[in-house]
Amino acid sequence: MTTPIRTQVCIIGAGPAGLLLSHLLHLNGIESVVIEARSRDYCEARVRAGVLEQGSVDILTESGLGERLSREGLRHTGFEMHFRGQRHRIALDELTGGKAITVYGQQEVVKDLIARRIADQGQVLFDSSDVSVHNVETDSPMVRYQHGGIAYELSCDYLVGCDGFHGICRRQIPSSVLKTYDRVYPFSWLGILAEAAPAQHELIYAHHERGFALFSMRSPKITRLYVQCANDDRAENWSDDRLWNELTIRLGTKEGWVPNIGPIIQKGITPMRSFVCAPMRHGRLFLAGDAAHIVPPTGAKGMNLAVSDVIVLSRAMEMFYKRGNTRGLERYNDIALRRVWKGERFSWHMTSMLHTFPEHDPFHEQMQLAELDYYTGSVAGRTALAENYVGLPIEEF
Ligand code: RFL
Ligand code: PHB
Repeated sequence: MTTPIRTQVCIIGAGPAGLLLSHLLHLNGIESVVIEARSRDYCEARVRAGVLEQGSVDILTESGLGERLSREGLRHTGFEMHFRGQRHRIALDELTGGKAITVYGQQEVVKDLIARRIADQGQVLFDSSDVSVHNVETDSPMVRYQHGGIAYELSCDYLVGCDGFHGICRRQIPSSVLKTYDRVYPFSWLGILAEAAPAQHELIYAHHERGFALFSMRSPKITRLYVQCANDDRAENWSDDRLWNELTIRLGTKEGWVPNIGPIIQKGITPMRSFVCAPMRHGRLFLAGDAAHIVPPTGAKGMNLAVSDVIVLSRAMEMFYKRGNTRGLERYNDIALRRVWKGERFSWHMTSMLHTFPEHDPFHEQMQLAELDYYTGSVAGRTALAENYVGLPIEEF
């Protein structure tokens, strides 16, 4: 037996995209249900992105989620690029009229969103199973799922796929309509969390002949570090000694700066991929976040693109539910995709400029160094990096 229920907007996936959308809709008096396959603990423990653009911080703050973020988030007014053993600073605030980024782990954003949705009596159905999506090409889309041993049939006005790259929603778009753009890079990142005070306040993106390395942090006591590794590499191949040695060589400067060393509390490999699907809307189904696009993490754009998709979609839904105006919903695909492609371009560019590629010859290597020289050595170059890094504006309808 199935229990039929109804809501205005059904959201699949309780990652940053689905949770933030549900929260913003609630603030506009629009009801939603979030269906999530995993447990609350699992969603809150996933260690992923760490950098929030200025616009992401602004929307979280304006929507009442800024309390812990303003206390614990680390505001950065610049970042560094290291190459040839020298440091080059990109002064984000000076180059963008006062904007900055904030280091605050994705799982902290997710914890804050879940706590707030629950405090607002929002429906976030963790541990749902057998989730399937139906009738998206009609006026009455519907989701079937099991929750707490009961089978439900949830009908809604609109369905939003916030179910990540491996979700089920993108597959609802017929192959005759769906176009995908894909690039898999010939390297991955091995990321670690270390119990060591960050040896400096700002992030470092390092280009080195032995491969890329990134210095970041999570708190005044925890350093987050990444090294470029092979796609078929495994975390077990990297002893702590090997990791610290490689990080010290790749990140270190001629004047003697090196990261602080400490016990490693987490290790994991992240593959690198660029992926976009179009359209991001089909009938009454909308896609947002990783369900529609993936970026390599070099530009720190993954979570931020999920946030900007959701800002556009929540504004479109507000226009529809408050004024009966469907223009925003009709423009969602164009507006979201244009910004997504700019985020894809920046992430691809940072990835191409900073990593070593197996197929590269000495000519390519000199091109990379010349690019790094140009982007760090001229105000125009630094401004281009800075305005993309803090986040490009979101277009109005
Ligand atoms: P999420 O966070 O993947 O959330 C999707 C949610 O949907 C659920 N789900 C389903 N629920 C019900 N039924 C189904 N059939 C379902 N299928 C899936 C999942 O359980 C999950 O809870 O997508 P969202 O919200 O779009 O957020 C996007 C961000 O998570 C993502 O862009 C970033 O984390 C990407 N990313 C990184 N970005 C950075 O900027 N810097 C990083 O260092 C960084 N590291 C990472 C990352 C992504 C990773 N993934 C996806 C493997 C490291 C990893 C490992
Ligand atoms: C992180 O802190 O995890 C991080 C920072 C910047 C990136 C990617 C990841 O570009």
